[in-house]
Amino acid sequence: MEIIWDEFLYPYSQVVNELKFKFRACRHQYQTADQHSPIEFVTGRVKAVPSILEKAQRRQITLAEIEDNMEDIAGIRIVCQFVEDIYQVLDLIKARGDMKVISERDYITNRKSSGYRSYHVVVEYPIQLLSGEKLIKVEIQIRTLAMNFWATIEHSLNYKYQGAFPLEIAERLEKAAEAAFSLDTEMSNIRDEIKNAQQIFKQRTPHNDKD
Ligand code: 0O2
Repeated sequence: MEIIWDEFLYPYSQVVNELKFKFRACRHQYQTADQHSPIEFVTGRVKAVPSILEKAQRRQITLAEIEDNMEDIAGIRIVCQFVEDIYQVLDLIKARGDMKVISERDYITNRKSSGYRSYHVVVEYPIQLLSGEKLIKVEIQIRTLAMNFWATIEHSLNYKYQGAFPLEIAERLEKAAEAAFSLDTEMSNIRDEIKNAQQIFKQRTPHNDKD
């Protein structure tokens, strides 16, 4: 089977664009209501073709099975200030009528052995095509700024070492993951104070709406 990748991936990029827009709109609504936004920023991507092929091979999925079996071709990342915000975003997603949660993975309570923390939800989201409605699976990763910092650094190191980190680097990364989590815990402890300070700060400075 041959896949015409541009055609195959088009619905996924449509979903990524729609969902980025919708979650950014949520942030905007919190801001205009002068409330703390559990969403700090939103990014999205369509998985690169080499990455899709590598994963299909690793999981022994044929090209014909990719659509049904690969859940992260469309990916949205929601980054939050506080760990508590992650669960608020999760509630927000579950309450929405335009998407349905089909699975959840809590890598915050159960961090990966690498040190990775994040909350993953897979949702089904309908898009309208000329051929009719199509349900697309999207992986939404919800994490704090600190978790995102760690994952971004680790991900780029992964390119260099292809996952086979020298022991010393793996240990340092694990320690760094714990330090990031301690930072999250400390920030949670003074959350009310921070939120209060941010309200005052916001009233004195013009809005700087992030994409
Ligand atoms: P990309 O395209 O580079 O973003 P698998 O992909 O088989 O390993 P699975 O079960 O499909 O895993 O999904 P999982 O583990 O729930 O999520 C995979 C995605 O989570 C990864 O995408 C990363 O974005 C993130 N992730 C998971 N584990 C780690 C980790 O140890 N470190 C970092 N930095 N990120 C992680 P990809 O595969 O990188 O795809």
